[in-house]
Amino acid sequence: MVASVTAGNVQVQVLDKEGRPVPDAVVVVYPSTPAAPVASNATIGQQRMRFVPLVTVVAPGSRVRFTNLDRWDHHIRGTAAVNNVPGAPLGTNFEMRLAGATADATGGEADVVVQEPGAVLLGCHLHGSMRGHLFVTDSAYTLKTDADGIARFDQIPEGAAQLRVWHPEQLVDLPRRALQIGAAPVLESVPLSVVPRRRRS
Ligand SMILES: [Cu+2]
Repeated sequence: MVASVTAGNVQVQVLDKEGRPVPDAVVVVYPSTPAAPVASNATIGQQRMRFVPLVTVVAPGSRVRFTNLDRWDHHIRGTAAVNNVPGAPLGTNFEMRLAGATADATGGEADVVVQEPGAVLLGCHLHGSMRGHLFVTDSAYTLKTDADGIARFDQIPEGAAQLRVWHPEQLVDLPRRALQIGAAPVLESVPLSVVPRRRRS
């Protein structure tokens, strides 16, 4: 399976072990001149017993708002995943109980400021099936794959670069790949060593 060239100077398609596209993988490119990501705000809803979106990518220093859109309480927790950025401290742990929405009032909200790069696993003390992921990146060039498993980057500086692919079910970190960014588009296909479960929609 080959990604079509429609835009961008680097396109990465993430595939599962059986060759099918994998959405919601995180693709990180580290150019030879590193570029720190810019902190921003993000919102993660709790809706119909799911975290929406499933995977959220932010920079260190970002404020992440959790908003309960269900009519029942959630008790959210965030724990640093085992599959963390090498060298990053385990941590960024938090928990919060968010009241359910009522006919008269919106549900509970709470903010967390994430500081350390790495993957944070989101769960709920009340609903064991709820899983989400917060990926705190250390590169400005970080994207989630789309429904076709593709991440398209437009402006990666020329020169040597490293490619990292992260997926919550890829428990053994994939080795980073060396890329050479030049005038011609770079197309990379990265297979996971697992077949992720499909999320109900
Ligand atoms: Cu819950």
